[in-house]
Amino acid sequence: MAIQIERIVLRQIRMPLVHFFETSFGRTYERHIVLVEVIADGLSGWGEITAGENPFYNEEWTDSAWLIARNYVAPRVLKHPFESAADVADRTSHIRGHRMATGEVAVWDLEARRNGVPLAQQIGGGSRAEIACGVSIGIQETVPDLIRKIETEVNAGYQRIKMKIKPGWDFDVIREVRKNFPNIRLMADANSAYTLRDAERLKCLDEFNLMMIEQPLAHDEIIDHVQLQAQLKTPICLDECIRSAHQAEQAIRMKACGIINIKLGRVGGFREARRVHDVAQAHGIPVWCGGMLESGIGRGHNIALSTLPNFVLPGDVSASKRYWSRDIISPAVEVSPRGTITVPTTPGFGFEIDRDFIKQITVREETIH
Ligand code: OSB
Ligand code: MG
Repeated sequence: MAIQIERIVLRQIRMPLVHFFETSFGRTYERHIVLVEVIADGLSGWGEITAGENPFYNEEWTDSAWLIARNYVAPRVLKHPFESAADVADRTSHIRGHRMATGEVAVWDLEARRNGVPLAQQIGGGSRAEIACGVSIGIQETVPDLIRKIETEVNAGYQRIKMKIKPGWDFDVIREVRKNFPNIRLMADANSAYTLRDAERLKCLDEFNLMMIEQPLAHDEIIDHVQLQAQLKTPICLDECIRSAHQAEQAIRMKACGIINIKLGRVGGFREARRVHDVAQAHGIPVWCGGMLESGIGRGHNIALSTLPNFVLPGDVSASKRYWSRDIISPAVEVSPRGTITVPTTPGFGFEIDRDFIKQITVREETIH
């Protein structure tokens, strides 16, 4: 039976982070998140648009996502009979960029609920009962602050530590971290803070036995990464550069990277995320699930994505309490002392939506028919 969306409710919520998060492109204290509820046959599917508050990670931000979703995506998705959620991406493929704003993931959640299956199974995953978790730790005020944070997360059981780097917060800081934690699985994420002119300096990172260095060079520059990877022993992991399976295949064939970070929003949802996953798998390139400081809804979708077979490295999918004093789902996402999250087995993405709390933190809402 076809899926025909009757109504879409867009809500923008405000959620203060328990601790600011700093990357090479700036500091975030509070998230402004657009939630997508798609309604058909008395059932709701939920999705989270993972755009940031400013167009600094990619070109999207909360306000652009709102307008794209409302003015360009909703009219194409409403009332159209879809065979399956996998067909939704075709209806919005004429929109250039703005892949986060499609909210395609909400339709997958709806389809899973309608079929009475967990989202992980609906997307073709679900073969593992738990996923491996790492953490992403932002740039701190001081090195001792960073060391304390890493210690907390290692003690909590997380299987891999990612630290954000930028010029001036890189080589010396990583050396201190390695001195304190010689054996942890460690990686660094530059969010495009360097250029090929920094190649000599980046080569020095090889001595720290990092699992990978994530997105060192420009957000849209695959060829420079090819040149850098040829000089580095440490594998490069691409994040910002990979927006489609086609780009993933080009990057892999050109040897721009040895690992890929897959983010649902960045590639436009589950259909494209699976394709990126499949291309990487076919070439023997491992992938892991990236994060965008998601609320519980995006986090739940990331858990489902991480059950696909080639997600063989710990992702940036961690406990709700690292971000929020109160999450918008229940129960909150929890991480075991072994650094794992149990994959839900109930229909849809597997957590209850806390509608009362969402109402309290909603700053704008619009229903589109
Ligand atoms: O590059 O992976 C990134 C957060 C916002 C924007 C970009 C990135 C990140 C993270 C945080 O690293 C991952 C998370 O804990 O959600
Ligand atoms: Mg990244």
